Amino acid sequence: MGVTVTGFDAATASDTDIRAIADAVYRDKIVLLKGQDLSPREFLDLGARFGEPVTYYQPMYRHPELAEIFVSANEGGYGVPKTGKFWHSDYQFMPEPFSITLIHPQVVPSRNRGTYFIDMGKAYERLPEDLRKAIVGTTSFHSARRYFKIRPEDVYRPIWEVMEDIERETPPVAQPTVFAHPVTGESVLFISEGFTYAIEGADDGVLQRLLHETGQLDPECAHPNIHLQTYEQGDLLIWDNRSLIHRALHTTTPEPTVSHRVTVMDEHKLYARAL
Ligand code: 7UC
Ligand code: FE
Repeated sequence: MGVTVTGFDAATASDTDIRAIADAVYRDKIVLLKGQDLSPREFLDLGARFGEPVTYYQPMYRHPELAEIFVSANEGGYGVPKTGKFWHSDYQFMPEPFSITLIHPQVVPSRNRGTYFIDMGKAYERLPEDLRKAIVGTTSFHSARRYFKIRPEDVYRPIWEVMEDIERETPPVAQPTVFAHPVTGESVLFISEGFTYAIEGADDGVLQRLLHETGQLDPECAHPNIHLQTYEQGDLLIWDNRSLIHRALHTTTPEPTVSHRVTVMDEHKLYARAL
């Protein structure tokens, strides 16, 4: 899945270059820029050429100097360890999920560090006919609750109060279960194991069947829909967050790992129309 770009220079890239990369993101879903070494500021500036950067709603994820940068890290004194270790689309639980995600790993462990991806447009096409029919016109509900991380300030707080915070700050969001992608027109199945908890209008068991059929319940991540993108120093990954769901692969060894993320809203709505 995706395309690899070598020789890209963020400092001199023209608007035409950026347009070509954005087109590739929508068409091929993942663009891997090789040989990048961008400071947080340069990384944010590059992201801003693909859309409006959005600062993550929870302060504990934010880079101390540049709040728009989300940090996944197990060292360095900031950021949050082992983020995104479950199938999801970024901000799927928010009213306005991100259009595009950019990841620039900073410290890459020697083994087992990468991201698994599923193209939910392709996965939708591969669904059995009866399952596709079962979800036409239905609405899915998404919530942050299942993978909400305990914040430093939550220590010694009653768990029920924390759960009330989650429901107040990030109430459930309804979206069409299948929608037409606003750029490519593809039909995209917009559900994930991490954030989707119900489908209104479909029979009991349909959500579980969808998760199973798309590959999201495979503990080995060996389902044919799943693509593993590994990282090496200098990689900068850009993906279509409408079409793809992803799941982080975190090293099990105590090696340091640090990754920077920028997420943006492009000029399009989440979807062109509900199916
Ligand atoms: O810590 C995490 O796994 C972060 C996750 C709950 N949200 C990432 C996002 O952008 O939706
Ligand atoms: Fe993520």
